[in-house]
Amino acid sequence: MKPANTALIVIDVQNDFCPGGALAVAGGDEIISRINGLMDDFATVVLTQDWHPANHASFAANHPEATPFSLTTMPYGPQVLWPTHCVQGTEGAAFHADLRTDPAQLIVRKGFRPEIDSYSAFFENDQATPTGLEGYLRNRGVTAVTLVGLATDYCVAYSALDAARLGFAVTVLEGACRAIDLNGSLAEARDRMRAAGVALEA
Ligand code: VGL
Ligand code: ZN
Repeated sequence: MKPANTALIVIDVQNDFCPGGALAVAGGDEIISRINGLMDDFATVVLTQDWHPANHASFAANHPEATPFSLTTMPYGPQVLWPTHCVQGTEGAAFHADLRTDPAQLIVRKGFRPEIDSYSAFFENDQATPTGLEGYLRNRGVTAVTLVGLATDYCVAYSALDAARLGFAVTVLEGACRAIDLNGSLAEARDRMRAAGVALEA
């Protein structure tokens, strides 16, 4: 059992990020059995769920002539335009059927504002609008977080960087994550996490 001040945060293990899904991450389903086992080691377990309205601004389909995986500029900065994924209430947005959800005390939904994307479990992509997770964790005496899930270079990395910036001790278990790796995004995310003091472990 990990110390009580350490929380496990499981990022976006949803059907659309697993093989066969709308934004499938290679090997996304391979991490599930390890994550299920880890849940027994942590007193606090949080799941996040990407949860977009159909008119979400991060979907290429909502931008005339844009193709999936192209880059655009939003008021808050650069934004990748994704295939339509994790639409609220759809099977694609559901957690993978093999993921244990019973041990989780909190499920954080993010990305539900049509005009702004939300990779991080802590803040929207404007880096300013909070999800409330910071307050939840602090209120429960959590000072360290272990992150696993999908995808290493987007939602896991953004969550890790925010957690480090907020002063949590952060570990990413890379073996329990899988990456999208778009134009070198994985190497860049690993560099940024290391520079921020995030412990990258196997
Ligand atoms: C994610 C792209 C778009 C993720 C979510 O979970 O990493 N990536 N939405
Ligand atoms: Zn998304």
